[in-house]
Amino acid sequence: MAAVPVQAIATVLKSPPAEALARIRDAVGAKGVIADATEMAPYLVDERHLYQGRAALVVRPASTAEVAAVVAICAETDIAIVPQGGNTGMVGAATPFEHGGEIVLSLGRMNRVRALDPLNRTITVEAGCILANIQKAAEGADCLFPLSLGAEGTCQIGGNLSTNAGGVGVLRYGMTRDLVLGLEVVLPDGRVWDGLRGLRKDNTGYDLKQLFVGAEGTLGIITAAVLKLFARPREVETAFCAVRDPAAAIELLGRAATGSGDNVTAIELIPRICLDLVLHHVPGTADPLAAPHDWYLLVEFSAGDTGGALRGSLERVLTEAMEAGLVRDATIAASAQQRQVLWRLRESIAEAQKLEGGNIKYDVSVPVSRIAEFIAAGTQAARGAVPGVRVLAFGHVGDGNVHFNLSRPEGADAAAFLGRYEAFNRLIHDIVVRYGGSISAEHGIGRVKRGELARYKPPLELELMRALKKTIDPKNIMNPGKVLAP
Ligand code: FAD
Ligand code: 2HG
Ligand code: ZN
Repeated sequence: MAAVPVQAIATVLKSPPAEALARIRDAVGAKGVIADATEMAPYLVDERHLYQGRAALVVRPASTAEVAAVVAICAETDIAIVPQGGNTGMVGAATPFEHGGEIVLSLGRMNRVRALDPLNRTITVEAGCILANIQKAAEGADCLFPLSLGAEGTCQIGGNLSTNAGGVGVLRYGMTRDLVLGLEVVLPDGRVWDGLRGLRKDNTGYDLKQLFVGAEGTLGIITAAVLKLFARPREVETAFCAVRDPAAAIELLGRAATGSGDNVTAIELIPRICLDLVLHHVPGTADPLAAPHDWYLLVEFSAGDTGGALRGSLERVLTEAMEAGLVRDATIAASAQQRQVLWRLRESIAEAQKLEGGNIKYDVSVPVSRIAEFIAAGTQAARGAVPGVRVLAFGHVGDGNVHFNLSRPEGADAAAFLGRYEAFNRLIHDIVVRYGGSISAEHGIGRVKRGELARYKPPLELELMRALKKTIDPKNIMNPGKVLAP
């Protein structure tokens, strides 16, 4: 892929020995390997189609013991491993490099719920469980597993943990790292670390599980996890509001928190251009308000049984915000089905932008108080660089997270626009840093941002990261070349 700067690949470049590959086949059996080029194809390209990789084999183990056996063989024979979950990641972290010397280790066959303990409020799942299936299993026990994101029907919990995924529930429940109590991990030498503890309190030294959360498969392979469950909300109220501008959205967040008794579960900013792209590309969608507006906010309150008071507090917050000139129009979902219709508009933005083609994504965060200024500065800079560029600044603003995405000017050549990737990196990331922000809020670093990480991360932090990597994976076989540039 030409648009993203390609750095030298200091990894195992040689083709793995046939004898080692044969041992891997024996370890997982015929059902556990894919070697046919057509069947391998979906495992070799990333969600955004930025990278087309190659691999010696796609391996699909069915148990922790099989994962451990494969990793032990790879450690012995210097074969690099690219762990892969649902392959929905946005930064190219689950895609092998072009040289073809790596194996892809896909966790999809490890998809059992091992245990659910309603009294301890925990669920123990294998890494290949699809996120939506975990949500359903929790619901079956009248509980909530609150991690929720647009890819939840495809992404796997091992991928969610390895990217420390965010999504739409972070404001109330935190990131994935806040939802995990224990992990089982196959280490880069093939040993299994059984850290599957369901304890909310465990102060016995370093919190090892957190090292593997957000590591993007560079430190080991997560094979199972103990996750926290929560009380299932009895009342959920959702409004789609037209707001004056991003500053009004942030002011509304503060009013909503106070007015709901801290029961705001989601606050999602949507500019008109995102809604337009969704209405254009996604069948069965419609504008929920009578007239078009420049900015929208999807607001959700949820709570236990309040006897209907939650609805009253949402209406009161919106009425007062209208009187203050922050909100221009709003609709509140009258049923679960209407709620889904509103959420579909929000969750389809990524798909709509993909269908529009030629996009550059900045998943960034700044302090919530600086969101509006950041969007204004970023927009001005982007438009100054490429007149006509379409700025899609949307997302989880309650967490300070903006998906500051750019789409090529209408009718412009996609490849030429992507050729500006690096120039845009400098422009947008410098602004992010100026506002005290982060160049990756929730999608991670992978391959797309490893050069940017090297540029913006303080040297001492990079040194500590490299030291950790060297200690845990001294042979550099776990997803080499991702996160940390060679
Ligand atoms: P993959 O893409 O397969 O892998 C991601 C990384 O994890 C890679 O580095 C891979 O090597 C590693 N990995 C996977 N499984 C394991 C394992 N078992 N052990 C060790 N390493 C492993 N992300 C958000 O944070 N918030 C959002 O709101 C959000 N919305 C999205 C909406 C859409 C439509 C799409 C397509 C993506 C979205 N994403 C979002 C990005 C993506 O879905 C998440 O990053 C998700 O957590 C990735 O899970 P996955 O199973 O697809 O992982
Ligand atoms: C979302 O919040 C995802 O919809 C994807 O994180 C964002 O497409 C994107 O950049
Ligand atoms: Zn997001």
